[in-house]
Amino acid sequence: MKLKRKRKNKVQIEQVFKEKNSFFLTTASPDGDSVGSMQALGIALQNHGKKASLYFPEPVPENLNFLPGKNAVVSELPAAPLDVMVVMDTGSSRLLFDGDKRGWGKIAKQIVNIDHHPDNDRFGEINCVLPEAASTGEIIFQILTHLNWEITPDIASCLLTAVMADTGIFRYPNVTDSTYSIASSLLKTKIDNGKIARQLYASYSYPYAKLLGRMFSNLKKKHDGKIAWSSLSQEDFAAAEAAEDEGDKMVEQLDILKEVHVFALFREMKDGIIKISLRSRNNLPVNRIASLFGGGGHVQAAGCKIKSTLKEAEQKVIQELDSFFT
Ligand SMILES: [Mn+2]
Repeated sequence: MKLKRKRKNKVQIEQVFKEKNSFFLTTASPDGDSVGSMQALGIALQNHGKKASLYFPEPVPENLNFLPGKNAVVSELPAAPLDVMVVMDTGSSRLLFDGDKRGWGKIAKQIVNIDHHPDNDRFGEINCVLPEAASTGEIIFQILTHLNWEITPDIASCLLTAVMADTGIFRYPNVTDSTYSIASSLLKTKIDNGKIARQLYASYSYPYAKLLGRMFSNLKKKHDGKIAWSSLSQEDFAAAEAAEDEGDKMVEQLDILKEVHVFALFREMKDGIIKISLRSRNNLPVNRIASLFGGGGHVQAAGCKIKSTLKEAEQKVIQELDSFFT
């Protein structure tokens, strides 16, 4: 039954893409997967004579600026409602436009939700939520292929970026045979996969590298290193001359530790909020811990925010992570 419904939703979305003319694409947080997926769909819609505006609520990370299709990025909401708003790679409507859904009708007449977060709350009128997909990019690939819309080299670059970003270049356990077969199809367009990998994982700025050094020197561990965590205070950001968003994905760098099962990064923001990123190996559900603090995410990658001091936030969250090992 479930499978049937999912297929039906995909077919409905394909119909919307074919029939409607103006699209507003957005996401809660711009990263390799969301930006790659949005750019890919944007280009595909434009290639079929449709209007697509891309709206990012936060600045797109600099290393993603190489992606093609930048021209349709808008910084303001449309004056009159477009046909469709496509929200991508976003688990909940709470994460969009300050959680206020009332204005959505002014943006578009219809809401489509395409995502792979398992805790997605199905906020769209049509929802295509496939937790088995390693990235939203995979779902976009499936939809475009099923529509018989050509995957041009530009679209393929965007989608491979999405796939590589959310799989840590095919390293994470979310990778399936379908991830590889999609990557294989994308590579047939003769795109530069080495360049994409370098853009994603070897394009450190000087402040990022300095901040990374601070993260590793603040490293702590518990339970023989099964839990490892670090923190970045406002002082650390200042010393590294790094902007706060330099720390956005930095937690993933802790994935090089030998014994680690669960790892976390606590970041002190200027507004007194502590942002906490949680990651796990061995399918330990860190999204369960994140949800205790009003956050959410995937089994192996989740996040939450706490208004407190760094020390307090560390205490509270590590105490919950303890439950995996006691
Ligand atoms: Mn994603």
